[in-house]
Amino acid sequence: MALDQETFSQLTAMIARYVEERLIPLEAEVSEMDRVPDAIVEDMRELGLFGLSIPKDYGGLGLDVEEEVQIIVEFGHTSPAFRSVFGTNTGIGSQGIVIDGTQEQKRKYLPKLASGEIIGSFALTEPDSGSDAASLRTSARMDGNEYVLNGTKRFITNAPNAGLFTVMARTDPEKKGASGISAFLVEADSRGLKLGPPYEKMGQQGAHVCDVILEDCRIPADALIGGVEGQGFKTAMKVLDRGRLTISGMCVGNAERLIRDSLHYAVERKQFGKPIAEFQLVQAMLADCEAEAYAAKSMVLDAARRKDAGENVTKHAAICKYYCSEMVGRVADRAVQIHGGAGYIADYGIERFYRDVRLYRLYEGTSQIQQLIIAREMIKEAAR
Ligand code: COS
Repeated sequence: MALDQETFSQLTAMIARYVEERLIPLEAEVSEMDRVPDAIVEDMRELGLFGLSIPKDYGGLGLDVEEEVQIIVEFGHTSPAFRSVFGTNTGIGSQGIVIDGTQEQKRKYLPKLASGEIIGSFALTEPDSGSDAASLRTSARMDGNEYVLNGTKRFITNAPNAGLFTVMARTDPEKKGASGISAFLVEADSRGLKLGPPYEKMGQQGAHVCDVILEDCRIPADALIGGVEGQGFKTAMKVLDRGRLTISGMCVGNAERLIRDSLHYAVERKQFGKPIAEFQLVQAMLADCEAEAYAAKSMVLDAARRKDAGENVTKHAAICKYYCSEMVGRVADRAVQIHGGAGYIADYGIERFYRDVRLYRLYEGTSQIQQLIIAREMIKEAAR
């Protein structure tokens, strides 16, 4: 554990209270305005949330994965847009540096990411490269002591607010697959970097996504993560192994919230002269939700502990992301069903969660990619 038990319990309790008292009342407004209020972002900075996973030496809280997942579950009790404010700083926008960065890169960027002074963002996906990440075409050509980047990165979470991008680009055009890819730290104000307009999305309003366009974008040679070419795909995959665990934590938190709201509604709502919670068909839906959310939580905490113990968790992270994201989809669907007509009406917030959670089965690798990773790892294990 990075924190002693008492400090960690206090942190968790404080966050639970903050979510309950401050964030949940703002959910509808954030969705409607498509914006998390500045005062909340400031609170998050003060609470140290941007640095949850960043080592203490660089100004973060240095939580281990299990602790981070537990905090993220608490954040899952409210709309995902709130976690998105700091989610890329603690996850895919910083972990490339934490895992593979040079000392100098860590010193230069991690304190600013940990404090929330800058927002980090992860640019892997392209118009023609999504699930098949190793087919990416953005190029990085050495010119003097600079790299020149060209290409478009698509659907980049938090790009509109980002100060720093981890950009995967091909340094060796001769190598078509993963080994020709390198990872770079590209500052948002680099010459030749432009942002596309924000996309309108199915859900998660308040979290912003756009394209990042690189046109002869010049960056210094020392922006290459780890200072070694050809390692960028592996860096990206390692980052995603961790990211998939925290997304799984969000899925669990969102499921717990939906279960709580559904149970409350079922106990209050009367039909045929009694609360609908007394009807066995409603009970079956509640029970399925509870059982699946418990399984998901146990699974993600186990995988997090394995990661903290230094195990390779590629398979476990994929299992968690696959199971937890599919699980919260089923829970959200049942939550709508339990709420009946009210589940379809915006005022109750359930339909908003239903739309919000749909993203979990897509980003950081679709469910189908997770299945593929799980099976591939199983086959590798069998061959050993
Ligand atoms: N950790 C460390 N290294 C990894 C790794 C991991 N989790 N996964 C793969 N690698 C390494 C492999 O060991 C291999 O190295 P060697 O060439 O030295 O053997 C290299 O990376 C290439 O791996 P692989 O051959 O498995 O790559 P593939 O092109 O077959 O693709 C998948 C792998 C499909 C798993 C990958 O493209 C993927 O995860 N796609 C989804 C991308 C995604 O999540 N996009 C969302 C964008 S972020 S919101």
